[in-house]
Amino acid sequence: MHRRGFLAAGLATVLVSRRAAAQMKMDNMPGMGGHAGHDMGAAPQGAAALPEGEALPEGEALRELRLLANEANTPGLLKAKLTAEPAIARYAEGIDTPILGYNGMSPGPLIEATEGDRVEITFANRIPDAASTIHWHGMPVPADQDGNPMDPVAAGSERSYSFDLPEGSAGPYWYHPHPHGKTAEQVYRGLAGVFLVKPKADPIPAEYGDTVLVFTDLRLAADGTMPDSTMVDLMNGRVGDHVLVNGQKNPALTVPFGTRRRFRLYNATNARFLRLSFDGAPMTIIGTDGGLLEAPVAADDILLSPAERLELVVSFDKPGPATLYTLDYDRGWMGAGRPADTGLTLLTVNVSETPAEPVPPLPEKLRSIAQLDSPTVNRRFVFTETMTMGATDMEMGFLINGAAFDMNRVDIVAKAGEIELWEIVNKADMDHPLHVHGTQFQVVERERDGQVSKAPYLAWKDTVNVARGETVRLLLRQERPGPRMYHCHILEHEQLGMMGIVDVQA
Ligand SMILES: [Cu+2]
Repeated sequence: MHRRGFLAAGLATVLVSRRAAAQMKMDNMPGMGGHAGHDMGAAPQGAAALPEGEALPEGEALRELRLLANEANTPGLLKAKLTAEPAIARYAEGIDTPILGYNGMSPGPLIEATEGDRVEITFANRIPDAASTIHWHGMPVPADQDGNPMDPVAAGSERSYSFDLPEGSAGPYWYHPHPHGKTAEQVYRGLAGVFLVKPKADPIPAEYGDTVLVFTDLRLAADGTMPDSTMVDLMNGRVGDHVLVNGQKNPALTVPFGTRRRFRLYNATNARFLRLSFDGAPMTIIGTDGGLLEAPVAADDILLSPAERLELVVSFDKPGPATLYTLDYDRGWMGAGRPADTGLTLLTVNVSETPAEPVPPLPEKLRSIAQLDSPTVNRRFVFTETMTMGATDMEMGFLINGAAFDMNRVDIVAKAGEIELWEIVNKADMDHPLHVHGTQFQVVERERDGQVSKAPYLAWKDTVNVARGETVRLLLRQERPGPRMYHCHILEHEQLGMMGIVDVQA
């Protein structure tokens, strides 16, 4: 069948290949609700929902993430334990949802360290029958501490992750599992947490506070369990029915008018693109994945693709509600069931009549970023999606330079310390956010239909959305030797092959 014909036909009519079917056989998780069957059909988004009359509560006070306790008494050392384990969450009154949590929580505990610190975290995998890892997303850690798929931690076992946080590495990082073939499921079932590295001296006024907002995506069946993924989920990436902020639906925050608040926004969803704006409160971007910008940049709206982060300062200058809501963004969708994701209210800030104490202005200069320049290596990566209909089945592939991920194949050999220009060409029908492990990079420009646009500001990033039909050019330097992953951060696409390995040599 021709590709377009396949798309027009919709998913309900296609047969599933043995390979795709194998990918869908996510293990039943003992104690996790015991889903017996696997829905191979095209269940539309929202088909699985809470019973009538049941809804997730909205408007509760925004919860702060619980801090991971530091067991060390030595300054400059963070020593702690993280356990991935089955837990029960209560998203709606009277309904228990089996989840996976870090230390029983989803999102996991907030990890806070300061640049220059040493980190030693013991990880215990108590997920029944599944390997896991902890990947320290965006953080400058050695390859053998990065929680790559090559270093699985078997069910029931432990390992220690240890690394030093270099000076200048302050930024809004996060942590999540990265086991081969299991990342998508472990993340949508609840495993993700925030790792903030703070600078020794912060140019952002302390009066602005520091509020972390982690977005996750929840789908609940009528019995309160999280349904397994369908074909639609695997192809598009799993999008849930509820976007949660710190585990809550549309929570509320009350502030005096005149408040300036620092927010750190995290897209920890598997596959949801969040184009956001604050209704009634101007936003200023102050930082990206790898920390602060050189100078603040005003923004009307922002796009946060899966795994991206942004730091904002928001000014609440008039009394009344100010809402953080989603705008339309078409990231490309295959088949039926594109979720209605425009106009969702994610957070409500109630600005009171009481004026705030005057606060210092945002500095004009936040820090210096050394611009990467003069690459000695040029590389090109082409993203494609393949759908091949055979006589009896269909093969799906999410490919980089025509190849699906192979753990035993090194795709690129690089040299530590060398600056490389990466050109990422998206010839597919969906956007694919590229994440590179081990370093931060600088986006140079984007090209579409021969039109080139320069990056709006110099910034450190570890994840960049490559829109369909677009080419993104970025500069990157790996400084630590060892194998590193690069992949699409729609986690289902990573699982279905859109990942490669760069071996960085000393
Ligand atoms: Cu993708």
